[in-house]
Amino acid sequence: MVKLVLILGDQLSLNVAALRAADKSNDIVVMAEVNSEATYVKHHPKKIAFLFSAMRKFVDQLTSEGWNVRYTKLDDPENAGSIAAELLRRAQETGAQEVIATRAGEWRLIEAMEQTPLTMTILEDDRFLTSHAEFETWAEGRKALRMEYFYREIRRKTGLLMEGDKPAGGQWNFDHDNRKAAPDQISYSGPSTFEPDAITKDVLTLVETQFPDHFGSLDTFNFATTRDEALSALEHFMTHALPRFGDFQDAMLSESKFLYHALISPYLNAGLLAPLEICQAAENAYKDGHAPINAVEGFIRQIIGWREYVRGIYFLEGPDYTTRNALDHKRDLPALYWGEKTKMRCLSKAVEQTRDEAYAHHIQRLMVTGNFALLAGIDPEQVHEWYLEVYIDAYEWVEAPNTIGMSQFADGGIIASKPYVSSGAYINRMSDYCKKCHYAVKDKTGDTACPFNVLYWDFLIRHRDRFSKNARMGNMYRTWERMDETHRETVLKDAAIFLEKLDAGDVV
Ligand code: FAD
Ligand code: DLZ
Ligand code: SF4
Repeated sequence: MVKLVLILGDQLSLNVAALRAADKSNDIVVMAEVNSEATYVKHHPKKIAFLFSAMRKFVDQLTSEGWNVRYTKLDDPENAGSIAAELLRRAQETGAQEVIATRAGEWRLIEAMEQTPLTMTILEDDRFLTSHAEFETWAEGRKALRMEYFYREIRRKTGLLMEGDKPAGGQWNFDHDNRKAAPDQISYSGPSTFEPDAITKDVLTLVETQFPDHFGSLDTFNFATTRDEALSALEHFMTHALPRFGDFQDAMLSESKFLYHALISPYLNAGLLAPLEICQAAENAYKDGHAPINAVEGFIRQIIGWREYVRGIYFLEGPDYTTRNALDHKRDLPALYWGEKTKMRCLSKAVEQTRDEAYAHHIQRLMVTGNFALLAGIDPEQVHEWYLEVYIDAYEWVEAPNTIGMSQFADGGIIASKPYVSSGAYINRMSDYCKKCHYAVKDKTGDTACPFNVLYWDFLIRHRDRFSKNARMGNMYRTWERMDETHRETVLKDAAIFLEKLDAGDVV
């Protein structure tokens, strides 16, 4: 009996579990561009275009490998509009009753698939280094689920950067070498770019007409859309950027959107690249003497550590994770996140880049847009939806733990041992944003004071009961206590005035 084999837009790997389990000579692969996936949040147009183009090209690859594929384009008049409805339509068309699928990366879609009247065989997505069961075993009985310890286990398990049972270079983590301030100039011309071909051009026209109200620009679309292109982008990064990746990992420059970052997350998350092959390439660069240990270890940790760890947390914590709000933050997301004018140059630059590229690097996400949202007390669910909408690499399994957990502390400290908050001083040290800002980063109070400076203390004081007992935050509270009382009052008053203006929709 013929079976349907469901391949989702972020499952574009020939070795994905559903394909491995299917019978090429008998079964039918189903793929569909559907409105429900493109609009459950209003994804950045570049993200939709990237996935539709990569999906269409993956169909060509499957077909040339001998698979029988039924592909539905978004504007196909028979398009049933959702993954579940498309499966039903294809089942009726082919007489199939059974579907083989690989588990989706989001509870919403997992639940939708479980509810179809078809017989579903849902396989574990094993394109990761850690299964859910392994993560659960690791997490069981631990008081704190810190990434660092998880990461060391994966290092041992994969043998990456291991010399016998010891970490290469004598340390597990070289982060202290990876916090250099922004350099004046970047010697890297940026990630590889790929001219849109006929398929991508068709998709760009489709996306432009179908999703005119989604935030983000479609101009200069130059992402890789096939595995071969993604491999070439990876090689370009390894050759030209990896050696300096570590040094300037946390730096931010107004005129250099990518610094030495890889820009591989869209390809990795969609299945065009695999985590282990990326890490092995980086490890080889270290062994060949091409890249130093701080760069290679830092890079590999992001992939086998953070990426695997956040996925583990997402599935461990369950479907309600995205609604957590441990700090009871209720403010609406300000319009400046959608490109409305702001005088804060760091935010204006990060949002502008996000609109244009569907990309911002980790520190821009964490310490600019995330930091401001946390300090200003924005509702974390709205912050989560924003990150899911605006980035090309955003899928809930990876985005939500980064936003709800790492960035907004809304999970109460499962991921972060203390909130990632800072005053303007950190942003000034790590970037060139402040030099031309309307606000003065050195001013602590008054109309010209950097808003991060007053909001930082306001946040700490608002949450004093929770954080003053945190061993890593005691110093900050002691610094506050040492300040002159009048100064403290002015700081809190200025923060309140700023937040009032923000709520009123004034340009701040
Ligand atoms: P590089 O800096 O070159 O790092 C290499 C790779 O490491 C990345 O491609 C990515 O696969 C992995 N990586 C690095 N940091 C993380 C991390 N914290 N979690 C998971 N993987 C990581 N990453 C996503 O892939 N999708 C998201 O939706 C996403 N949302 C985020 C939201 C917030 C609030 C924050 C703070 C971070 C988020 N990240 C997300 C993590 C990180 O910002 C991106 O992975 C990274 O910016 C991708 O760019 P890159 O490929 O140039 O990364
Ligand atoms: C993100 C996305 C978009 C925009 N469109 C589609 C689509 O039309 N068809 C599809 O199969 N997948 C799409 N995706 C990816 C899914 O949203 C993704 O599989 C889930 O969010 C789980 O990670
Ligand atoms: Fe951002 Fe403050 Fe620097 Fe302006 S002064 S760029 S608001 S950190």
